[in-house]
Amino acid sequence: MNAPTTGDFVKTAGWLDWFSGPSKPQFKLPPGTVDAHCHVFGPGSHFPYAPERKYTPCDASKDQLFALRDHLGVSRNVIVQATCHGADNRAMVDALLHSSGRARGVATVRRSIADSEIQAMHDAGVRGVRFNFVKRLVDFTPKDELLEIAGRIAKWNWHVVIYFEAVDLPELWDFFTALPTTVVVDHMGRPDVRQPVEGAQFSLFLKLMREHTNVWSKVSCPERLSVLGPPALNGEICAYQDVVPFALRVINEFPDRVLWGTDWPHPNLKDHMPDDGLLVDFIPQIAPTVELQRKLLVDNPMRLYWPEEQ
Ligand code: 0GY
Repeated sequence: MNAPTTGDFVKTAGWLDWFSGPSKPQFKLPPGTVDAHCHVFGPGSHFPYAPERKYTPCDASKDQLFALRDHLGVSRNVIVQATCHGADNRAMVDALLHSSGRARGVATVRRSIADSEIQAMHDAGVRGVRFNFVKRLVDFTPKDELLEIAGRIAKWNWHVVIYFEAVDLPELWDFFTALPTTVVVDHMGRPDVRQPVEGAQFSLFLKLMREHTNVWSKVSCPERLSVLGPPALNGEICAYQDVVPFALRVINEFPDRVLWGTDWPHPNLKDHMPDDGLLVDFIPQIAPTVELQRKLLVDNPMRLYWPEEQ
Protein backbone atom coordinates (compact mmCIF):
# COMPACT_ATOMS: atom_id res chain seq x y z
CA MET A 1 0.00 0.00 0.00
CA ASN A 2 1.37 3.46 -0.87
CA ALA A 3 2.50 5.47 2.14
CA PRO A 4 0.37 8.42 3.26
CA THR A 5 1.28 11.86 1.98
CA THR A 6 0.42 15.31 3.24
CA GLY A 7 -0.77 16.84 -0.04
CA ASP A 8 -0.88 20.61 -0.25
CA PHE A 9 -2.12 21.15 3.30
CA VAL A 10 -0.31 21.24 6.63
CA LYS A 11 -1.50 18.41 8.84
CA THR A 12 -2.78 19.08 12.34
CA ALA A 13 0.11 18.91 14.82
CA GLY A 14 0.54 15.39 16.17
CA TRP A 15 -1.57 13.85 13.41
CA LEU A 16 -1.16 10.07 13.16
CA ASP A 17 -1.08 8.81 9.57
CA TRP A 18 -2.90 5.62 8.63
CA PHE A 19 -0.79 2.48 8.75
CA SER A 20 0.55 1.61 5.31
CA GLY A 21 1.59 -2.00 6.03
CA PRO A 22 -1.49 -3.75 7.43
CA SER A 23 -1.13 -7.45 8.17
CA LYS A 24 -3.03 -10.05 6.20
CA PRO A 25 -5.89 -11.04 8.52
CA GLN A 26 -6.00 -14.58 9.81
CA PHE A 27 -9.80 -14.44 9.96
CA LYS A 28 -11.21 -15.06 6.50
CA LEU A 29 -14.06 -12.64 5.88
CA PRO A 30 -17.22 -14.17 4.37
CA PRO A 31 -17.65 -13.48 0.65
CA GLY A 32 -19.49 -10.20 0.10
CA THR A 33 -18.24 -8.51 3.30
CA VAL A 34 -19.05 -4.81 3.52
CA ASP A 35 -16.80 -2.32 5.33
CA ALA A 36 -19.70 -0.09 6.37
CA HIS A 37 -17.69 2.73 7.92
CA CYS A 38 -14.66 4.24 6.25
CA HIS A 39 -13.66 7.60 4.83
CA VAL A 40 -11.64 9.22 2.08
CA PHE A 41 -9.55 12.35 2.74
CA GLY A 42 -8.80 14.45 -0.32
CA PRO A 43 -6.27 14.25 -1.81
CA GLY A 44 -6.24 17.87 -0.75
CA SER A 45 -4.73 18.92 -4.07
CA HIS A 46 -7.88 17.68 -5.87
CA PHE A 47 -10.51 17.95 -3.18
CA PRO A 48 -9.57 20.78 -0.79
CA TYR A 49 -10.34 20.39 2.89
CA ALA A 50 -13.20 22.58 4.11
CA PRO A 51 -12.43 26.00 5.60
CA GLU A 52 -14.59 25.19 8.64
CA ARG A 53 -12.76 21.88 9.38
CA LYS A 54 -11.55 21.11 12.90
CA TYR A 55 -8.54 19.05 11.77
CA THR A 56 -6.36 18.65 8.70
CA PRO A 57 -5.55 14.99 8.01
CA CYS A 58 -3.02 13.24 5.82
CA ASP A 59 -4.48 12.38 2.43
CA ALA A 60 -6.29 9.04 2.16
CA SER A 61 -7.45 8.60 -1.41
CA LYS A 62 -10.06 6.35 -2.99
CA ASP A 63 -7.33 4.24 -4.61
CA GLN A 64 -5.67 3.71 -1.23
CA LEU A 65 -9.04 2.77 0.26
CA PHE A 66 -9.75 0.31 -2.55
CA ALA A 67 -6.26 -1.21 -2.12
CA LEU A 68 -7.01 -1.79 1.56
CA ARG A 69 -10.40 -3.29 0.65
CA ASP A 70 -8.73 -5.83 -1.61
CA HIS A 71 -5.91 -6.56 0.84
CA LEU A 72 -8.33 -7.35 3.68
CA GLY A 73 -10.70 -9.44 1.56
CA VAL A 74 -13.55 -6.93 1.81
CA SER A 75 -15.98 -6.73 -1.14
CA ARG A 76 -17.66 -3.36 -0.69
CA ASN A 77 -17.37 -0.07 1.18
CA VAL A 78 -19.71 2.46 2.70
CA ILE A 79 -17.83 5.76 2.60
CA VAL A 80 -18.94 8.22 5.24
CA GLN A 81 -18.35 11.89 4.59
CA ALA A 82 -15.57 13.04 6.91
CA THR A 83 -15.97 16.31 8.78
CA CYS A 84 -12.69 17.67 7.36
CA HIS A 85 -14.59 18.03 4.07
CA GLY A 86 -17.60 19.75 5.67
CA ALA A 87 -20.65 19.58 3.39
CA ASP A 88 -18.51 19.42 0.25
CA ASN A 89 -19.15 15.80 -0.70
CA ARG A 90 -17.07 15.75 -3.91
CA ALA A 91 -14.23 13.51 -2.68
CA MET A 92 -16.69 10.93 -1.32
CA VAL A 93 -18.92 11.05 -4.41
CA ASP A 94 -15.88 10.76 -6.70
CA ALA A 95 -14.88 7.59 -4.81
CA LEU A 96 -18.39 6.15 -5.29
CA LEU A 97 -18.32 6.92 -9.01
CA HIS A 98 -14.97 5.10 -9.38
CA SER A 99 -15.96 2.06 -7.33
CA SER A 100 -17.72 0.10 -10.11
CA GLY A 101 -20.82 0.03 -7.92
CA ARG A 102 -18.91 -1.45 -4.99
CA ALA A 103 -19.29 1.59 -2.73
CA ARG A 104 -22.19 3.49 -1.24
CA GLY A 105 -21.96 6.80 0.57
CA VAL A 106 -23.25 8.79 3.51
CA ALA A 107 -23.20 12.55 2.96
CA THR A 108 -23.24 15.71 5.00
CA VAL A 109 -25.80 18.20 3.72
CA ARG A 110 -27.15 21.61 4.68
CA ARG A 111 -30.79 22.66 4.46
CA SER A 112 -29.94 24.76 1.38
CA ILE A 113 -29.36 21.61 -0.70
CA ALA A 114 -31.62 21.33 -3.77
CA ASP A 115 -33.65 18.22 -4.56
CA SER A 116 -31.69 17.91 -7.80
CA GLU A 117 -28.45 17.69 -5.79
CA ILE A 118 -29.92 14.98 -3.55
CA GLN A 119 -31.00 13.10 -6.67
CA ALA A 120 -27.52 13.41 -8.20
CA MET A 121 -25.93 12.05 -5.03
CA HIS A 122 -28.50 9.24 -4.96
CA ASP A 123 -27.58 8.32 -8.53
CA ALA A 124 -23.91 8.23 -7.48
CA GLY A 125 -24.68 5.82 -4.62
CA VAL A 126 -25.34 7.99 -1.56
CA ARG A 127 -27.90 6.38 0.75
CA GLY A 128 -27.78 8.46 3.92
CA VAL A 129 -26.82 11.64 5.73
CA ARG A 130 -24.75 11.95 8.86
CA PHE A 131 -25.70 14.16 11.79
CA ASN A 132 -22.67 14.76 13.98
CA PHE A 133 -22.97 15.88 17.61
CA VAL A 134 -19.34 15.41 18.61
CA LYS A 135 -18.40 18.94 19.60
CA ARG A 136 -14.67 18.66 18.80
CA LEU A 137 -15.58 17.81 15.16
CA VAL A 138 -18.36 20.17 14.09
CA ASP A 139 -20.11 23.43 14.78
CA PHE A 140 -23.63 23.30 16.15
CA THR A 141 -26.50 22.82 13.69
CA PRO A 142 -30.03 23.66 14.93
CA LYS A 143 -32.28 20.63 15.43
CA ASP A 144 -35.04 22.09 13.25
CA GLU A 145 -32.59 22.17 10.32
CA LEU A 146 -31.65 18.54 10.92
CA LEU A 147 -35.28 17.45 11.20
CA GLU A 148 -36.07 19.26 7.97
CA ILE A 149 -33.20 17.45 6.23
CA ALA A 150 -34.29 14.09 7.65
CA GLY A 151 -37.82 14.66 6.38
CA ARG A 152 -36.55 15.49 2.90
CA ILE A 153 -34.08 12.63 2.48
CA ALA A 154 -36.70 10.13 3.67
CA LYS A 155 -38.30 10.51 0.23
CA TRP A 156 -35.21 8.85 -1.29
CA ASN A 157 -35.40 6.15 1.37
CA TRP A 158 -32.09 7.35 2.79
CA HIS A 159 -31.24 6.86 6.45
CA VAL A 160 -29.63 9.06 9.11
CA VAL A 161 -26.28 8.19 10.69
CA ILE A 162 -25.79 9.76 14.10
CA TYR A 163 -22.47 10.33 15.84
CA PHE A 164 -22.44 11.39 19.47
CA GLU A 165 -20.72 10.81 22.81
CA ALA A 166 -22.50 8.51 25.29
CA VAL A 167 -22.77 11.27 27.91
CA ASP A 168 -24.89 13.30 25.49
CA LEU A 169 -27.48 10.59 24.78
CA PRO A 170 -29.99 11.67 27.48
CA GLU A 171 -30.12 15.19 26.04
CA LEU A 172 -30.36 13.95 22.44
CA TRP A 173 -32.86 11.14 23.11
CA ASP A 174 -36.02 13.05 22.09
CA PHE A 175 -34.42 14.24 18.88
CA PHE A 176 -33.11 10.80 17.90
CA THR A 177 -36.41 9.09 18.62
CA ALA A 178 -38.29 11.66 16.52
CA LEU A 179 -36.29 10.88 13.35
CA PRO A 180 -38.56 9.44 10.65
CA THR A 181 -36.00 7.18 8.97
CA THR A 182 -33.76 4.25 9.82
CA VAL A 183 -31.15 5.62 12.23
CA VAL A 184 -27.62 4.18 12.38
CA VAL A 185 -25.51 4.91 15.46
CA ASP A 186 -21.76 5.22 14.98
CA HIS A 187 -19.48 3.16 17.21
CA MET A 188 -22.18 1.96 19.65
CA GLY A 189 -22.74 5.53 20.80
CA ARG A 190 -19.12 5.78 22.02
CA PRO A 191 -19.49 4.12 25.45
CA ASP A 192 -16.98 4.71 28.20
CA VAL A 193 -15.72 1.11 28.34
CA ARG A 194 -14.39 1.58 31.88
CA GLN A 195 -18.02 1.50 32.98
CA PRO A 196 -19.88 -1.83 33.19
CA VAL A 197 -21.89 -3.11 30.24
CA GLU A 198 -24.85 -3.33 32.61
CA GLY A 199 -24.19 0.20 33.97
CA ALA A 200 -26.53 3.15 33.50
CA GLN A 201 -24.70 4.63 30.51
CA PHE A 202 -24.66 1.61 28.19
CA SER A 203 -28.08 0.43 29.43
CA LEU A 204 -29.55 3.65 28.07
CA PHE A 205 -28.04 2.92 24.66
CA LEU A 206 -29.39 -0.65 24.71
CA LYS A 207 -32.80 0.75 25.69
CA LEU A 208 -32.68 3.07 22.67
CA MET A 209 -32.14 0.09 20.39
CA ARG A 210 -34.66 -2.12 22.20
CA GLU A 211 -37.48 0.43 22.19
CA HIS A 212 -36.82 1.79 18.68
CA THR A 213 -36.54 -0.92 16.08
CA ASN A 214 -35.51 1.61 13.42
CA VAL A 215 -32.22 2.14 15.30
CA TRP A 216 -29.14 0.20 14.13
CA SER A 217 -25.59 0.30 15.47
CA LYS A 218 -22.12 0.08 14.03
CA VAL A 219 -20.02 -2.11 16.31
CA SER A 220 -16.96 -0.34 14.97
CA CYS A 221 -13.94 1.44 16.43
CA PRO A 222 -12.62 -0.83 19.18
CA GLU A 223 -9.32 1.01 18.68
CA ARG A 224 -11.05 4.32 19.42
CA LEU A 225 -13.05 3.12 22.42
CA SER A 226 -10.44 0.90 24.07
CA VAL A 227 -8.55 2.04 27.13
CA LEU A 228 -6.40 -1.13 27.20
CA GLY A 229 -5.37 -0.69 23.57
CA PRO A 230 -3.83 -3.20 21.18
CA PRO A 231 -2.03 -6.30 22.48
CA ALA A 232 1.40 -6.17 24.06
CA LEU A 233 4.17 -7.23 21.71
CA ASN A 234 4.12 -10.77 23.08
CA GLY A 235 0.52 -10.92 21.83
CA GLU A 236 -0.74 -12.66 24.95
CA ILE A 237 -3.88 -10.63 25.36
CA CYS A 238 -6.19 -10.09 22.44
CA ALA A 239 -6.49 -6.60 21.01
CA TYR A 240 -8.99 -4.14 22.47
CA GLN A 241 -10.23 -6.71 24.99
CA ASP A 242 -12.17 -4.13 27.02
CA VAL A 243 -14.47 -3.36 24.08
CA VAL A 244 -15.43 -6.99 23.46
CA PRO A 245 -18.26 -7.27 26.06
CA PHE A 246 -19.96 -4.14 24.69
CA ALA A 247 -19.92 -5.22 21.04
CA LEU A 248 -20.80 -8.80 21.93
CA ARG A 249 -23.82 -7.58 23.85
CA VAL A 250 -25.12 -5.44 20.99
CA ILE A 251 -24.58 -8.14 18.36
CA ASN A 252 -26.19 -10.85 20.46
CA GLU A 253 -29.27 -8.78 21.27
CA PHE A 254 -29.72 -7.09 17.89
CA PRO A 255 -28.10 -9.39 15.30
CA ASP A 256 -30.18 -8.00 12.45
CA ARG A 257 -29.38 -4.34 13.13
CA VAL A 258 -25.61 -4.25 13.41
CA LEU A 259 -22.91 -3.18 10.95
CA TRP A 260 -19.12 -3.45 11.00
CA GLY A 261 -16.52 -1.08 9.58
CA THR A 262 -12.80 -0.38 9.75
CA ASP A 263 -13.07 3.41 10.19
CA TRP A 264 -10.02 3.67 7.93
CA PRO A 265 -8.10 6.06 7.80
CA HIS A 266 -8.88 6.46 11.51
CA PRO A 267 -9.09 10.22 12.01
CA ASN A 268 -7.93 11.86 15.22
CA LEU A 269 -6.46 8.87 17.01
CA LYS A 270 -3.97 10.10 19.57
CA ASP A 271 -1.91 7.19 20.87
CA HIS A 272 -1.66 4.52 18.20
CA MET A 273 -2.72 3.76 14.65
CA PRO A 274 -4.37 0.34 14.31
CA ASP A 275 -3.26 -2.41 11.99
CA ASP A 276 -6.41 -2.88 9.88
CA GLY A 277 -5.62 -6.59 9.58
CA LEU A 278 -5.87 -6.80 13.35
CA LEU A 279 -9.25 -5.07 13.24
CA VAL A 280 -10.50 -7.87 10.97
CA ASP A 281 -9.06 -10.46 13.34
CA PHE A 282 -11.06 -8.79 16.15
CA ILE A 283 -14.37 -9.74 14.49
CA PRO A 284 -14.72 -13.38 15.67
CA GLN A 285 -14.47 -12.21 19.27
CA ILE A 286 -17.54 -10.02 18.95
CA ALA A 287 -19.44 -12.18 16.44
CA PRO A 288 -18.47 -15.70 17.46
CA THR A 289 -20.69 -17.75 15.14
CA VAL A 290 -20.76 -18.04 11.36
CA GLU A 291 -24.39 -16.92 11.35
CA LEU A 292 -23.68 -13.75 13.38
CA GLN A 293 -20.70 -12.98 11.15
CA ARG A 294 -22.80 -13.34 8.00
CA LYS A 295 -25.49 -11.01 9.33
CA LEU A 296 -22.99 -8.41 10.58
CA LEU A 297 -20.72 -8.39 7.56
CA VAL A 298 -22.97 -9.25 4.62
CA ASP A 299 -26.74 -9.55 5.15
CA ASN A 300 -27.34 -6.40 7.20
CA PRO A 301 -25.23 -3.96 5.17
CA MET A 302 -26.58 -5.40 1.93
CA ARG A 303 -30.17 -4.90 3.15
CA LEU A 304 -29.46 -1.28 4.02
CA TYR A 305 -27.17 -0.23 1.15
CA TRP A 306 -27.84 -2.63 -1.75
CA PRO A 307 -31.46 -3.78 -1.17
CA GLU A 308 -31.96 -4.21 -4.91
CA GLU A 309 -29.43 -7.07 -4.84
CA GLN A 310 -31.12 -8.90 -1.97
C1 0GY B 1 -14.88 8.49 12.82
C2 0GY B 1 -14.50 9.28 14.00
C3 0GY B 1 -14.04 10.56 14.04
C4 0GY B 1 -14.05 11.50 12.98
C5 0GY B 1 -14.95 11.61 11.99
O1 0GY B 1 -15.85 12.64 10.15
C6 0GY B 1 -14.98 12.69 10.99
O2 0GY B 1 -14.15 13.60 11.07
O3 0GY B 1 -15.90 10.74 11.84
C7 0GY B 1 -13.51 11.04 15.33
O4 0GY B 1 -12.65 11.93 15.33
O5 0GY B 1 -13.95 10.51 16.38
O6 0GY B 1 -15.91 7.87 12.81
O7 0GY B 1 -14.15 8.51 11.86
